[in-house]
Amino acid sequence: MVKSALVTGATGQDGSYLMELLLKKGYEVFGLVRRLSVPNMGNIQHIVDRVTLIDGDLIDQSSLNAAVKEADPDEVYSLAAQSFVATSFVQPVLTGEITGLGVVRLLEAVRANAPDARFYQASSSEMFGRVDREPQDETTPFHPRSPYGVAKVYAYWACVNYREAHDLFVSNGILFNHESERRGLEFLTRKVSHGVARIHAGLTKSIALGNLDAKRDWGYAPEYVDLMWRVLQHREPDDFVGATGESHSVREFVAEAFRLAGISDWEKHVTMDDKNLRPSEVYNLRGDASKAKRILGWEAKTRFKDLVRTMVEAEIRALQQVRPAR
Ligand code: NAP
Ligand code: G4F
Repeated sequence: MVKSALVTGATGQDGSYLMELLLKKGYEVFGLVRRLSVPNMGNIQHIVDRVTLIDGDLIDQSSLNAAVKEADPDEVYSLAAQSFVATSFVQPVLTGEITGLGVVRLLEAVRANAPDARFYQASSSEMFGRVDREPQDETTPFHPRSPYGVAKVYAYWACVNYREAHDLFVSNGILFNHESERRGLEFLTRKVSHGVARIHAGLTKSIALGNLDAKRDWGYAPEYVDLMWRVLQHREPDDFVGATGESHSVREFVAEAFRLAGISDWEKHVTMDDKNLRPSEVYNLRGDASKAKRILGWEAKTRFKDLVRTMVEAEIRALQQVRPAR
């Protein structure tokens, strides 16, 4: 029997890689997309003919009910979110509505229309926030530091509660940062790799950043969507951390990106702008994914320097395609 999956956040970084993976595995794939004045199909243009896109918005319960009915899914991947931490400080209510309550709306739609479906929630290492131990694993207490992190904690506990109260198959993947050339341009890794490529091409001279000392556990996104799938193939619902186990500072990422582009003295090309600082910062994240390795056989493969190389090379290539060398 062909399995079907409903993916929310279909146009985002993870949604696009996950739908590719599910197509490869022979699933019938449904992707939830919200109406925008100009459609945002860049990440999924190459697969748009092989998936069924359903209009819907996490703010709107009836559209989620209709989407679940239409897809009649075996698996639901709850990836849609207002996912940019910085924006959550200026749009805290919207972030709570989408990233927090939106997940409960989707859970309700599944409970009413597809109670046997397996449900994956895109939980985040931002929930750990101000950490009191290192590395962080499934037992580490949450101390979110942004409206985004707070909304993710709410959604996380809603998922645990639907598992316990309604006996639904609901699992959380608590994923640390994962990046790629499909990342939104405002996220640190993409902002830097894109900026470095533009400096390399002589299109601009500098990049304005914020806190260079923050540390993150950065992995490669296509590997993390494989973890999402594995989480739902496990015999019982459970929660799993996904991470590389290594942490690097923003400064290290910047230095490596400039080095790869052959630009020395990176400090001359980076300016500080207070607008890029956050009212409360998450200083240091490093994950321990040994539970996912032991139970699901999953392990992050791409290491830090390979990730930076992949992203910088992709940006340089993309610019060369737009402006071929003479
Ligand atoms: P992303 O690229 O920002 O994608 C977010 C997706 O959500 C987009 O498709 C967006 O649609 C959709 N969306 C936003 N608001 C919506 C609404 N009201 N109704 C319906 N759809 C809506 O995020 P990502 O990096 O792929 O991350 C996927 C999920 O994993 C998110 O929940 C994120 O918070 C979580 N997460 C990500 C990471 C990471 O490092 N990437 C780590 C941990 C957890 P538009 O295209 O229309 O904007
Ligand atoms: O790339 P970022 O914006 O990602 P952040 O805040 O870690 O959140 C991402 O990862 C989470 C998982 O831990 C996801 F849940 C979330 O949805 C998102 O995908 O910032 C990374 C770090 C921060 O410490 C930030 O303060 O980089 C620092 N930074 C320094 N200058 C900057 C900048 N971040 C951005 N976006 N832009 C800057 O100019």
